[in-house]
Amino acid sequence: MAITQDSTPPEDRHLIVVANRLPLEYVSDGGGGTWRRAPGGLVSALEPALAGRPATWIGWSGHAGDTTGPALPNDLDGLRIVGIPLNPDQAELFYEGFANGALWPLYHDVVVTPAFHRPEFVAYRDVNALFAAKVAELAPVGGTIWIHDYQLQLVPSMLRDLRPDLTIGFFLHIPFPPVELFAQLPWRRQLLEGLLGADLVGFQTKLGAHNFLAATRRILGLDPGGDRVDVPDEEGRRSVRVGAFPIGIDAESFSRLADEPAVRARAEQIRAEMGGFRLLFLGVDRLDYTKGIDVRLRAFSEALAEGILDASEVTMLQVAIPSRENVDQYQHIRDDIELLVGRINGDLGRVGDPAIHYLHQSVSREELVAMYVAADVLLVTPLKDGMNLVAKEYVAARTDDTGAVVLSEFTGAVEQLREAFVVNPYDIEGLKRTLAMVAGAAPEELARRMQVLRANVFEDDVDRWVRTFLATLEGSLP
Ligand code: ADQ
Repeated sequence: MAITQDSTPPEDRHLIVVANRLPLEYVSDGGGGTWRRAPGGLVSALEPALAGRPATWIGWSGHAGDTTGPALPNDLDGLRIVGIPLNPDQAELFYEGFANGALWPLYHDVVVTPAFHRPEFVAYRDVNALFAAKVAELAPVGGTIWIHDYQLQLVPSMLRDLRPDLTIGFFLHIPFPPVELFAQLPWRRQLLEGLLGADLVGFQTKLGAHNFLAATRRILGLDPGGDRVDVPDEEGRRSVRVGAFPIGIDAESFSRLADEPAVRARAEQIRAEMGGFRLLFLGVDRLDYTKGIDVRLRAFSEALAEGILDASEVTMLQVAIPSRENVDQYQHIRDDIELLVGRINGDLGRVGDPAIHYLHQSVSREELVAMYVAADVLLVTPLKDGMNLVAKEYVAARTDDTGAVVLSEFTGAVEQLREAFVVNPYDIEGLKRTLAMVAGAAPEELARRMQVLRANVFEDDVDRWVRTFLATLEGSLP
């Protein structure tokens, strides 16, 4: 692709999105293999907002090594697709190792112990360099680049070194930890300097932005002020903007889907198949130790055993999508959860009537929304979560203002969802009291809360997130 000067207005300018994963995934079916649209995640968040402007998406397919069958498509509904191939060693060391064994637990307040291994950091640096080189090769002069998430924190500075003409934004989808925890990282300077290669560094919450600025002061000796930090460079110094940009969802599309007759009918069917209880509690998560799935199962089962909740009135559905199954800690969490579900059902279930219905599978968007419509109470109890989109999706699906959300105070989402029933997930007794309070709440009280929640989810939607981030990034252009 030729590099040309781009003089079009920002909103029509070509945008390059850089993320660890592509919006396509390779499915090996034993025969030829196929590529299909990847469900969920960043893809569904960004897609509607990107539809209106020319864009390229650079990322990894999630499949290490060679694929058989058709080559990676280079277009997805008008979005240009560029793959970064990784070999199995890179996938293991960079992705499973450094990104998910070191950074993920460290950034989620060390809820499990991070493992720091030097060869994994080397692989992380090398893979980040591959991404930076590909962007540098493809970006038009003066182009806008939006880099996503913890897997690519070195890319902003590597890219700036290669292409100082670019406008570079970075957004972190997960929390940025307090400096006392971040300081444990042997490569803390490299990561901070990596991020400071961007013109704008965005976080889910003000706390994330604050923690990052505090780290630049303590670890790099910089002097941040307000929403900026000045960084020395060859020309003197450069100002990096830092801020909170809470991600939203495509609320309209969840709401529309929830009102479709087929989805309504499926919701009725789910309730009936689960025994027609008065109250259905629901949990939906990636199977991850940060999500506090065990916490809610314990609170729910204790509340049943102690008669705080009436076993003849309530039941629970927990859906957990398989996740990062090659990482040790994720095999342990799966075993722990499944042991717990088995124990609870062994103690409290009856034939044909388990206390907890548990699915370890990915479900379609329609089925997920039918579950949201069917459930009276959504339980979102992460020990730490950058945002949590499930909570927002549930709210968008409650088109008749019924339902309730029990929400951990350690999610980013709590900032927009203050009218939820907010809990400390470490406090099981408090959680049990909240479950009882929700079960006994008057419908008018629930409707009042849900109306406020819905207004917030519709206002702070994904379109606004994309527009605000890009306007802040591109607004600083000459
Ligand atoms: P995640 O940790 O993956 O995202 P979350 O924000 O809840 O967490 O997003 C999960 C997505 O997967 C949701 O869109 C949900 O609908 C979907 N999903 C969940 N269970 C599913 C199932 N069984 N089948 C199909 N789909 C399912 C990271 C951060 C979050 C941050 C997001 C976006 O950890 O804190 O909110 O990125 O920035």
